[in-house]
Amino acid sequence: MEAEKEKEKEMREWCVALPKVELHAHLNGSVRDSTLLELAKQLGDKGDIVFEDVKDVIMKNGRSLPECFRLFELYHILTTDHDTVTRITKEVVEDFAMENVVYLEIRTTPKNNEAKGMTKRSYMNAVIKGLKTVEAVEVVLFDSNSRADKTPMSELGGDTRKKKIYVRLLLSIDRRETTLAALDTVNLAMEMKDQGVIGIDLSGNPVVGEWETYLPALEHAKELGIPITIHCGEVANRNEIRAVLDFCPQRLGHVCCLNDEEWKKLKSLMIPVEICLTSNVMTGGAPSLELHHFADLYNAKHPLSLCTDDSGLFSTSLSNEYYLVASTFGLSKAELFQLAQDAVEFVFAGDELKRSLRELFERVGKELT
Ligand code: 6MZ
Repeated sequence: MEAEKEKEKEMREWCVALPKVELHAHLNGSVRDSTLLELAKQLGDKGDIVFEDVKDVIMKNGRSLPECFRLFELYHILTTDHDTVTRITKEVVEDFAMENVVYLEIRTTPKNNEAKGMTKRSYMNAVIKGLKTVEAVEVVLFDSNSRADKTPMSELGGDTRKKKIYVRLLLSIDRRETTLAALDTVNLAMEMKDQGVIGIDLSGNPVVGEWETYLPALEHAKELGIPITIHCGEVANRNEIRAVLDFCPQRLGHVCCLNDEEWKKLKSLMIPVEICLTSNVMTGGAPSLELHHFADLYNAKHPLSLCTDDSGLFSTSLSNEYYLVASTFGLSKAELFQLAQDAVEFVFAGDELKRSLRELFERVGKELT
């Protein structure tokens, strides 16, 4: 028993030490519980909400798919003002960096909120301010930051010196949005491409909205050459799954409820998949960890990368997702390392950054495997 515990501890520590690439993390789903509680307390004191009512909700009760989207309504009440957006961005980046995520694509939905004087643009400015105010770790936000890019990679994962993390942003289109609002988001992504914004995501409650509503915006992004990732098959919406596969975005999130024909098509298209184990099991997209479609895709050598989705909401971390793959599917350290390294090929950032990441993995690999 003791030996088992020791083995688990050693493996968990190894998964933390492993350099990791995170490609599917929603900003508001990755907020620390302690921050949410503090914000709820403040709003409670002001009389805007009843703290006691939301406390238990934040401290994890239900996490079904409908429950998640009710929670996001609450999270957005707590976080949607400029200063708070800046704060949560800073904290989320620090949290990922502290567990040796070396490249992070954060996705977030730019929000208009008249009552707070917030536009999609000002929301994103607050996010970028958050990235710039990180002090605990070194954030590399621009490709042109060549001085920082040449920082010896040995600083990554070091205990005493500052850790370094490359951060890029994806703008999410929420399925509740209109065609025009979705187009605004794509145009904003284009405007902000020199500020770390490198892609578009389609997300939101999968039982809300129609594919045809977002299609013009996604087509527009495609024409502009902006990489796109789409949440696909969180529920069994056959027509939409088919349409998404036909659209052939650069990456797909989740891919839970595909039928045989759709699996075949996905595999022939070789679209990289962002795998979110804990999220899928909690929301019912996968029946259990053991029966998660990770195993089938992995065995088929389909391109994939492990991701957290909403580390705050689901009480997980990217290190934990790697640990779960080891403990559930029996992957060795060398195989886990390869999985982490392969994710570099699916980042939306450009070739120069990819080269830096490849070098990093090559060097660290000698120490870790
Ligand atoms: C679909 C999800 C999601 O954008 O406000 N989001 N969309 N499926 C999921 N799986 C559980 N998890 C998060 O972050 C929160 C938003 O991300 C999307 C939802 O639109 C949610 O409101 P931001 O930073």
